[in-house]
Amino acid sequence: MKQAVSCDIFCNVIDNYGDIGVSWRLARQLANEFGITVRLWVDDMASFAKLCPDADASLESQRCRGVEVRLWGKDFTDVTPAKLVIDAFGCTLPESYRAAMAVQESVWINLEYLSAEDWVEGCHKLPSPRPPLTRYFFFPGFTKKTGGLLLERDLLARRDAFLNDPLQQKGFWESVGMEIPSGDTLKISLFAYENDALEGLLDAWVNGKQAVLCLVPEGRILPQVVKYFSDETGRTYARGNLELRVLPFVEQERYDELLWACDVNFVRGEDSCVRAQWAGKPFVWQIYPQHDEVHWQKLQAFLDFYDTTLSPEAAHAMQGWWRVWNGGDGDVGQAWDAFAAARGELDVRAKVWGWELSQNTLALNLLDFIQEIGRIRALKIEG
Ligand code: TRH
Repeated sequence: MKQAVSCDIFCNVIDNYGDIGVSWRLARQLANEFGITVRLWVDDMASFAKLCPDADASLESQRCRGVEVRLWGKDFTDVTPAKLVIDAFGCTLPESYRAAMAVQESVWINLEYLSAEDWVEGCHKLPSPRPPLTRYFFFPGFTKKTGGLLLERDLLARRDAFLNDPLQQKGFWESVGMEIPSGDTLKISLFAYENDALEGLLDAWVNGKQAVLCLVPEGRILPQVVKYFSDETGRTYARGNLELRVLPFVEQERYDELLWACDVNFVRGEDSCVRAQWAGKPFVWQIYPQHDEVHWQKLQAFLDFYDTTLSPEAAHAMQGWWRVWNGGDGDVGQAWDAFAAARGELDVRAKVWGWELSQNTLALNLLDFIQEIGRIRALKIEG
């Protein structure tokens, strides 16, 4: 395949870690799997350094994992644009840089947010004229008519190796200060925004029949956890049948291990939700809430896709619990119990779903599209 030689990815961090999470993942993949020279421009180095702790948040320019990471400051007059320019999630490129893109004849891609809604197929790859340039929409998604999802070439093999290797698993549990939990303990990772259903969920785990080990990476849900246990100092809590441990926020490449090691994963936003799908375990998605409530449509669109092959009971249990966890009506304890009872079927579904999605990967689709744009341009020039 003919490859773009250089690529600039621009990331404006709005809040949380999703924007930089996706941009950083794509940057690494283009650089390390496709040999592209990648510069990642980010306007918030501190957020980047959370995902990549060996980065120095005080530097304006540094190399990390084969990528040149640059602070997106104000002055762009001396920067020569790359041949491929990606603005993540519609961020606005500097004016002088855009003018220089025209000279370089850069290909300009707007990488959009992920959604399972059906309008996505119609908008994927659409050109948006910005004379003298054209900006193309590129939508991640769940069907062949979308850009697919970010998936590293070796991720599923690494996951399977981890799941089949007790030594690797032991290493993971030791890294969080534990021995391998017993087989009948339900292991759960909990990455979430603030959530009104948390108290009811913790009650259900405390009073439930099965032992639950819940691992909570540091973040927005933590104050509620601390309040529940009325203890601000602890990192490990135990009550009834629940043991809960607070974990440090780990570097992005290590977050997958947490998902692989657990039986059920609570995820949020966009990137962790995709990673949970690659983990092949039942998961619960707390969607990023939007002011106009459109996130409900997004959530339902995903559920409608995912549920197609589930029995009516399992589909009902999954939909019920996901809605409650996202602030919808319903009894928290009952909704959780129904979801947990459907776990056997959800487990099988998660594995098949991940395998199906893995046939449609974003980086490959993106590079194919760049070639397509090149052909369209050549035709226009010849015509
Ligand atoms: O942080 P988020 O809530 O990001 C959100 C969404 O992307 C949302 O769509 C967007 O509009 C908003 O940000 C601005 O959730 P997300 O997308 O899962 O990103 C979290 C990233 O953090 C992801 O790349 C995984 C990573 N991560 C770690 O690297 N280490 C950790 O310990 C954990 C828990 C997560």
